Amino acid sequence: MRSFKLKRSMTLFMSGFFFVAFSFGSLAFGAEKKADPLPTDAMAMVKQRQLSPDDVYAAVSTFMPSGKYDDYIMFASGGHSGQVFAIGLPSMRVLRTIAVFTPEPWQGYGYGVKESAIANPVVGGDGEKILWGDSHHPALSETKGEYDGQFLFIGDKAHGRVAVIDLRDYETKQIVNSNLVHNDHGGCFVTPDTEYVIEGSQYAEPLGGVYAPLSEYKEKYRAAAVFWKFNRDKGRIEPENSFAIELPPYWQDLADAGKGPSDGWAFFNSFNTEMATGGIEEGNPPFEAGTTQHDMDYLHVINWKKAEEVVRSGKTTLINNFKVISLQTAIDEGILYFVPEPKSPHGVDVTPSGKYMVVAGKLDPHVTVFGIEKIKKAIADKDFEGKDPFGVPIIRFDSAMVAQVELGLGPLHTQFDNQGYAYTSLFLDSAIARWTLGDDKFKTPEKPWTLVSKTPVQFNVGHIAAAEGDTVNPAGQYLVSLNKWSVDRFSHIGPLLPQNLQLLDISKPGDSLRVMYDLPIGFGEPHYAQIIKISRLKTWDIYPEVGWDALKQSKAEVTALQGRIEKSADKVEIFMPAIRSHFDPEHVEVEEGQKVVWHITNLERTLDATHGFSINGYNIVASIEPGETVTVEFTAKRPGVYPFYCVEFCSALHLEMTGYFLVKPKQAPANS
Ligand code: CUK
Ligand code: CUA
Repeated sequence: MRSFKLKRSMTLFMSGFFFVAFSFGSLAFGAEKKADPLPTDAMAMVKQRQLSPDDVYAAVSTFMPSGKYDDYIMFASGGHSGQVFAIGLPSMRVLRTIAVFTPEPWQGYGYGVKESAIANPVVGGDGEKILWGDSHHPALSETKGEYDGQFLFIGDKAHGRVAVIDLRDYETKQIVNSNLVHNDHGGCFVTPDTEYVIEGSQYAEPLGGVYAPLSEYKEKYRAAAVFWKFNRDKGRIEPENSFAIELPPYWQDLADAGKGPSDGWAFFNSFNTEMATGGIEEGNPPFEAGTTQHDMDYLHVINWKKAEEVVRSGKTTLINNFKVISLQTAIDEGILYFVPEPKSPHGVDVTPSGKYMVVAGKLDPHVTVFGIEKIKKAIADKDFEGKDPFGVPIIRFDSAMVAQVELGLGPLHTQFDNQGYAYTSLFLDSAIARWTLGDDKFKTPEKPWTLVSKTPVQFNVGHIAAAEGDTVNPAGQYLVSLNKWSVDRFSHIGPLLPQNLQLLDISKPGDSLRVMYDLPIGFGEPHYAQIIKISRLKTWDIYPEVGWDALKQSKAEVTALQGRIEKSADKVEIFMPAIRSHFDPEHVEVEEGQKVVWHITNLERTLDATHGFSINGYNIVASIEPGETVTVEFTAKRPGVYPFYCVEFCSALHLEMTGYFLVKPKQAPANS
């Protein structure tokens, strides 16, 4: 049903022709040439719009004719919009938002239904719902180190939470909170078979949401590496089988899970090993100065397989009901080691072979590459340069380091392709560095561990994402640069400018990377993204059977095939099917103060035949996809007459898909 092959070969065919045309005629598009493949009007357009050969190449490589599908889907985090965006590649068309941490009315997420996922209070809070998140790092589930297309995880930096999205219907099923910390950053990263979803905290705080003054920072403040156990069959994280490791009060940054020879290990960057506590107003150095004093911070090297054994043997303590391996136990049991890493690093990325960890130091022009075999040997030989103030053994830098490659200013994050190249974003240079991995799996034309090229991007790139670039078998071909600033790239639409996601063609070896497409994102700040071949996804077109509960991922207990209303002393329960173009029943009358439980089932079995449901004045809006049953529960506390209607324009008689919800006042008003 999807003609990827056809589309791909068409694209190659066309771009091949353009190359021929341009190389012969240089810029003389109008010149007569037998092989000229461009229709006259297209040539005229190229001229009129003053498109360069590169522009034309980019256009024909990314243009997606109507009805043709993309080869890849990119899942980009939405930053403090709290969502995830699904974007097709190479067309760079935004296909949908996935509501995760923030209510989203189009999907009926958080306005009466499908909200059990977000109803997740913050640690130490009073149970108040949190209505947004800061989604940073999406992680696709993996089988043997390759994306399997089943699940997507995403961390909430602002509240230390992790969400599980099922990729059969692109809906958020679960949000978990370890109740240890208020923020995270080293998440989500999955182990090669998705045994665990890794989440590392960022800013140190007393674990468990309790109070301690900043003067007790060293004694009471801590960090945590959380290992969430994932149950693939259930499609849920199991908090009861998950655990955390207590860490010193440094600020842990990004993390990655080992694979191949480094499987069983996890790596967390850190900064602020100075343990600065800020306080500009008290005459202390500001954080930006206090946290950048040391020449070296520590790469945290964690043996999670060993930690798993320690958890099994019961050597954990409970904090807010969550299993925690204490810092001392982690040291005693050989779970935690440090490796010095240069100056306030940001990203740590494990290479596809799993042999190397690439650390990018934001204040160091190099990337530093560590080797897992060297680290393992250093641990076995007790080749330590000492201990940190908390007693964590520090492996000698030279014993762990394999290479340092000077790339430029502000290196942040690294990705990999299928040719033996690594790519590192340079925030300050606004460029993507391509460099060679000295991995014997590949043979690059250039020397190992050398800078090959720098390609400018517009501007201030944070993360980059290569196609399947986090797996054991990266796909190559495309890389997306997630730029923080767009400055002059788009028409100005107010002082708040969009992010700029740029698509780069990385398929050719050597120094040529091409910027192919600029995608403005005017509804969030993507941090990281992962790109998966669309052929790996097994997305549902409609729900498997009528009466499907999307959140429970099974047939709903209550399926409204026939409209009816059941009234009891304490509640009114409505069973309501929806099908083009009516709801049944159309009149629902209750008494003020009664509890209302309303089940709506979309009986359609047709692709895209979504109905909506809204009760105006009761803050309720639902999206009910074909086959789905949703349930809304509320108290009819406001008397009056409330039309309800279908919010999706579903048919010619969509405006007639409506009804009246009548709430009778407790005491009828006296007649005058
Ligand atoms: S962070 Cu945003 S650019 Cu949260 Cu991965 Cu580096
Ligand atoms: Cu159903 Cu509009």
